[in-house]
Amino acid sequence: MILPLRKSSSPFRRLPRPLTVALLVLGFSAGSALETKASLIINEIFSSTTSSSRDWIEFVVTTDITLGALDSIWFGDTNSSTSAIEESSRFTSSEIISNFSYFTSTSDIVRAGTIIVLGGSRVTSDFTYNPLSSNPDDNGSWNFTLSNGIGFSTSLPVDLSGYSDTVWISSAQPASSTDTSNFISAITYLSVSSATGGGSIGDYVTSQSATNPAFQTVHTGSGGGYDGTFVSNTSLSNLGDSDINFSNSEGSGTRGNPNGGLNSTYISSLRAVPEPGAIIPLGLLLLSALYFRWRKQSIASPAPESSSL
Ligand SMILES: [Ca+2]
Ligand SMILES: [Ca+2]
Ligand SMILES: [Ca+2]
Repeated sequence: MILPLRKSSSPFRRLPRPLTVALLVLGFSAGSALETKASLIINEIFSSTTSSSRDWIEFVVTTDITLGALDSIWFGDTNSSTSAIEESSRFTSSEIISNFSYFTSTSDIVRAGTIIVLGGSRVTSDFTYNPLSSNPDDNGSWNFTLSNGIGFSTSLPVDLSGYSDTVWISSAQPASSTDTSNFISAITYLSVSSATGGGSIGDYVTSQSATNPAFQTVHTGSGGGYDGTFVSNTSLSNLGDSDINFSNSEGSGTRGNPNGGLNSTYISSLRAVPEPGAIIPLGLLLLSALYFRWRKQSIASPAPESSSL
């Protein structure tokens, strides 16, 4: 005798339709909030020719990501001909958890609007971090600085040339000194008069910039936005939003803080989004409301008896 096969049932199969819809919506919201694909942009770079251990770079987190997801993010620079990767490091969440009171687990969230600074041994670390959507202007709560090899895999994130260089962020470890395939944001500055006058990595950044707003090349040509010398102890900063704009931006630097104007407005808008923790209670409230509505309707019109004895 062949037993009839039972049709496999979906976990949602027995749920009333409004509940199913609500669960799907809730799941989608939570999934978006915990997006693991990295989303960081380069927001500022600071060069000191007295010592590369004074150099620092600044990133803005553009979507919420887990601390653990940071571990897959690599960053660094190139040689001064922008033809090969020079420095290369990755985040190390275990060291971040050891040093921060805010982080206790790799599933903790690094909030969109966070500013992360990475520097050499002569840049002071800052492990204070307590981002709340109610305090978007409290930069000290929304930033942290990793330096001297704590929180990332080397002790020198970049060694910036006073003339030409590239700073990059990659969603995976570059497979070779010329591998740009996983770059997610990069800024190239060239002391030549053409955006295509760099090395292979500089040229890649230029070609990407045509379609990807997280990439830019500045140069000394007409409208190039760079005078050819990155004066020691100055910074180049993003004056734009997620569409980065480092043109004519050389200044004294705003380490760990938004860069003013449109950049500050953009970062404030990222920070004003409610905490991820608030999304779940909101979803539960919606579920309860739908459930009680369904109960009320069921009681008002009971289902017909399927059989009688
Ligand atoms: Ca801080
Ligand atoms: Ca370099
Ligand atoms: Ca800044």
